[in-house]
Amino acid sequence: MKTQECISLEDQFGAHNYHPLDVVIESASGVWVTDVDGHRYMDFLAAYSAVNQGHCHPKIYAAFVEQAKKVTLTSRAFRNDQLSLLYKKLHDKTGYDISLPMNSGAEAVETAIKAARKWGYKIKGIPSNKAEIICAANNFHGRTTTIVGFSTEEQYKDGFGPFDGGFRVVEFGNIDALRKAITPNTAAFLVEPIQGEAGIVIPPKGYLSEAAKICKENNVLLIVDEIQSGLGRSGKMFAFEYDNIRPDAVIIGKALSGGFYPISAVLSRKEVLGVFKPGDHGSTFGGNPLAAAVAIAALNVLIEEKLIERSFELGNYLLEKLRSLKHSRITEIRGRGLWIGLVLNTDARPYCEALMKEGILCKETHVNVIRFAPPLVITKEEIDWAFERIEKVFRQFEGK
Ligand code: IF1
Repeated sequence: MKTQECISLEDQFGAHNYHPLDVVIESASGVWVTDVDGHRYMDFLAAYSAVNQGHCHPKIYAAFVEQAKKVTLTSRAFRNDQLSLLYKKLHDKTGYDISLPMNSGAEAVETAIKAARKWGYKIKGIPSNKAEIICAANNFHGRTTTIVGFSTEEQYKDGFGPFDGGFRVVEFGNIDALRKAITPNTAAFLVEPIQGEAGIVIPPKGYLSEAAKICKENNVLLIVDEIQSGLGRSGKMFAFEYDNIRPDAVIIGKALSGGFYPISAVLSRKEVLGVFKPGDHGSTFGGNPLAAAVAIAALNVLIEEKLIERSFELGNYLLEKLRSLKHSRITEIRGRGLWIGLVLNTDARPYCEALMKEGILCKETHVNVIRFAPPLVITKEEIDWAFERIEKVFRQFEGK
């Protein structure tokens, strides 16, 4: 089936909750994808960081197939022999005491919210139903009704209310705003260490370490959403490492499966996830043996292939190159690791479409930011290849 046929079937039979670029991908390997018409592109989005390990990584694929031959789902009514290994792996690689596996990122965020509230009531002693969670303006934590309820993006909430409250929004990067928002009923501060959807927004130096200090002083949990920023994307295992802090809980997803399967988890000190008792929370698929085997392989690939270090080094390399682009439409370039936002003073979509014609797939965010986030397996030569095309596209647009 060719591109136009696929698109018209989608238009006719699918819900229209997306506006994708008109490229219909049929296969992929590493940083490269091929569409149904045989065109090859370099993927500069990496499924929003879910394929940090590159598309269809052979080692993750092997783990996936091997496990699929044995057992894929037991439910948590029974135990399986892979989950224990994933728990141990997560502990060994992150240093967090315990973890709780879920499927999508949003589910893991919901899990963290539930844990924070229960912790607030059972451990901190917040009066029943009064717990508050502070979050940041321009956050993105997923699409469930609870989560969009504290989004500051009108479109994400419009038509989906009523929302249940219990959240306070403060300006991202403003430490005084956080300090002022804390009350005796505050259970947690939930924050992305670098805001992805907002356009790769890095908070001012010292913000997260100061936030961690304030949270500690007020017996408030610091929960970081590393679903997009984590697992190497920012050039560290976790973006919070840039600030030398140790959050009480960390939420991960996306690259935890290398793109094979929706797998997410919350990691925490024993006290936080420790509030859950049997029956308090769960998921049919969360922690299933197929997911656990895939997640273990995906973590091994990240570490054994030194993809985190690679993200750091090649991220700096790409950032340097992009900074050499002198163009009237570029107002700011910011990034950490292979995660770069190019801020324009005009719509970014036409640039993404032009880049697609040159063989590079990327996506605008917030109208005027081009986001570059290739799989971390990208080579220096491939970055050079991409940069030539990026430069060419900007040359085409000069003066427009
Ligand atoms: C879509 C955005 C990126 C996330 C953080 C939780 C989640 C996400 C920090 C939820 C998900 C995705 C969702 C996806 C597009 C993408 C996205 F533009 F929408 F915001 F990456 F920037 N926390 N982000 O970034 O995880 O439930 O989706 O597994 O189309 O909505 P999920």
